[in-house]
Amino acid sequence: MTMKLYMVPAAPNPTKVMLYVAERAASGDALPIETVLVNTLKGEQRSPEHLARNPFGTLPVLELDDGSYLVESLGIIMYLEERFSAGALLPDGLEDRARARELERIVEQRVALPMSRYVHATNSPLGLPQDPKAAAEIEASLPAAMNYLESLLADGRTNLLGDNVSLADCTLQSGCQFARFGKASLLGGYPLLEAWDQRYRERPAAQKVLKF
Ligand SMILES: N[C@@H](CCC(=O)N[C@@H](CS)C(=O)NCC(=O)O)C(=O)O
Repeated sequence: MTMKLYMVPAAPNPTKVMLYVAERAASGDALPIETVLVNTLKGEQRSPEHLARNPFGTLPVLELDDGSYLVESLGIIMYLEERFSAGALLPDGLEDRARARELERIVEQRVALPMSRYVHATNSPLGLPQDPKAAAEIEASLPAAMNYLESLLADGRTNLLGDNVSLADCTLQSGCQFARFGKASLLGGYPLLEAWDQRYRERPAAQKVLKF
């Protein structure tokens, strides 16, 4: 059975899942998922049809084989990790898995989500009003996590967790793409993160998914 991933390109949370699926495909695990566009620029996420899938009116949504839905990006990824576990993206070993999940949460909560809020506060593709105060607060809060990620990369590793790609890379790139889409330069002053960004965008999985 083919599952359906309701998504919109460039939006961070759908992109995170699409990068994950594309990374799995690039490593030989073609997951049985087809994508279905829900155009947020046209407000389709608030249509009765989409609200019936997800009462919160957000994307991504994964429709499972039995017609039920998962409506949280990380919940979707963890479902796919556990259902198609051979070759999954999380490392083996309790502590290593815990660290991989922790790093993904740090990236999401302290970098990708603030980047997305920054774009909505400065140049929202959904047409939200500008909010210079929120933008300034986000700019002031970002360096703590950006410096932390920069310190991880200082040992010469290819990706955030090490040489293998991990969920944290998918999450960070989903935020970075949205920042590019919203013309926000938030990586300036972080040379190792800028280099990671360039490298990650050259990955075959990234090239299939990223639009900006
Ligand atoms: N916590 C949810 C957040 C989902 C979310 O906010 N998605 C955004 C796109 S990145 C969305 O659908 N925005 C449209 C809207 O809120 O109207 C997840 O991780 O899936």
